[in-house]
Amino acid sequence: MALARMLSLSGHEVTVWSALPKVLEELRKTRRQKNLPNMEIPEEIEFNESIEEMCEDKDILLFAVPSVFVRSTAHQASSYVVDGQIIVDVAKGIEPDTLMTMSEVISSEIPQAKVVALSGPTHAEEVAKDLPTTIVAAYEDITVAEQVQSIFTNPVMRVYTNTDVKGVELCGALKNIIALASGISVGLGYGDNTKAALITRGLAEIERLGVKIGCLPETFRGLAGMGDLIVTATSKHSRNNRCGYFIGQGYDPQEAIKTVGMVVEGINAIPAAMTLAEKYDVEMPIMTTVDAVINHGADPREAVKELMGRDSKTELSKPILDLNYESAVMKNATLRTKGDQSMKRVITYGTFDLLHYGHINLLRRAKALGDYLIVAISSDEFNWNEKHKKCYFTYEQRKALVEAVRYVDLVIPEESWNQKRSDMHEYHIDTFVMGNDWKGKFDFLKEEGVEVVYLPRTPEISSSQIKHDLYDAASVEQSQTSHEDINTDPR
Ligand code: C2G
Repeated sequence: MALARMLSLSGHEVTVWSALPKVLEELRKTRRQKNLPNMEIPEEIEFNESIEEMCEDKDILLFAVPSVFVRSTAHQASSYVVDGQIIVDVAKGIEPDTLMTMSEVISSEIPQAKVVALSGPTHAEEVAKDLPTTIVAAYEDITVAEQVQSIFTNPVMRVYTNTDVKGVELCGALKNIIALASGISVGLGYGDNTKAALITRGLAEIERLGVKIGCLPETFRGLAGMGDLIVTATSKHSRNNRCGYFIGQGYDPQEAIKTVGMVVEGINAIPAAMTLAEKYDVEMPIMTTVDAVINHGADPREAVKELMGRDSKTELSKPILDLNYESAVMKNATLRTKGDQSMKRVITYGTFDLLHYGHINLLRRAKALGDYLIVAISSDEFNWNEKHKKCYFTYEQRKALVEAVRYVDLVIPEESWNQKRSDMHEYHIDTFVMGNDWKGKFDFLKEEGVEVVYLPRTPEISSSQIKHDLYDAASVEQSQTSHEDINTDPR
């Protein structure tokens, strides 16, 4: 209702549906939501019992139901949702038996929709008061996330985009468990030091699991991760925090939930968190302790003592040797460069479709010419409009592949033939490198003060060669199987 009010006040037409007709009746009559008594529901907001009508002609469908009702709600709506409909999910949680995040649950019921996760430090009580708030819209196609970004952006809401839906949703679900732990520590009479410890090490647990699942590390340092964890683990508005507090005070978990009187998503998320920790073999001591207290009757005070008594650990995620080696290389790089520059920067440009060893040979030799290699990858539009190349992989996919190459330090988009001159200055480039099929074509870049190097191409291999060979192989295979059919078919 807080988001409905915000969207309505920023000029959108908003209709609210609920599975409980009497709730709609009360909202219509009182124009108040019982958990947000001081928030007035704008007159322009309509209410509708028909989920079919709700799904007709909408720019977005916003799912804001408790995580345990997301599947049934999505199932009810599925047959009315049009192809390509953007659905925005703000429910946070993981389905215990399927381990699906909420957007995955909705997508499994409504495969024709594009489900965007919207998550971040956004307490409804503060959104209702128009207090400045930020949030992340996540979808693998950044342009769809940008559409949601524009709909939710207004003077009191700043929306950031992310493509790492899994990471954003994992944060949203698991941070509630850390908030329970934080509440328990306050209930036990512990102070801010303990709270800070639980937030910091709790986020480390979530990031460890997320990276194992393939999420982006920066997601956990972002608004859906760090941001939401801070606000949930420290705020009086947080139901998970309040529920934890009562448990720390000695309440039985079920009593504590009743006392809070609202959905405590952290408790719903514990079983899935434990299953994920086991499945991905990730140590999650804080969440395991919360599980012991909530679901296995462990005494909170004893549990904290156990946490504090664990064997000593390092904060570093990489083995010390790797880190020492990397810092030595960086230091060495500083020593090796000319003038005041911190390191020698090399750049190269290309499509890099169907990444093959010819590309890798080029990237390896380019990196050897300096300390930091930037690769400008041709965008889909640039490839199509300027290079008349139809790529097999999209820009995002080609970017992910090239970023995985250990010689590459940064990937940027190449959107026009003319960006090279300015790139040389923007990225403080020392050396520009291309395969020698481009020999002479970029000598003008010397005027920008950079070294221009053309490296011999790797003969015999190219993306077009790969496509050609595959096509030939497929057609040979095709003719063989049809030939075999004639021989083996009894008729
Ligand atoms: N390359 C190579 N050996 C191959 C194939 C490619 O050395 N067998 C090099 C190319 O010379 C180029 C880089 O790998 O330097 C990327 O190749 P493409 O993806 O084909 O790049 P191209 O289409 O040439 O685009 O503004 C410059 C353009 O974006 C370059």
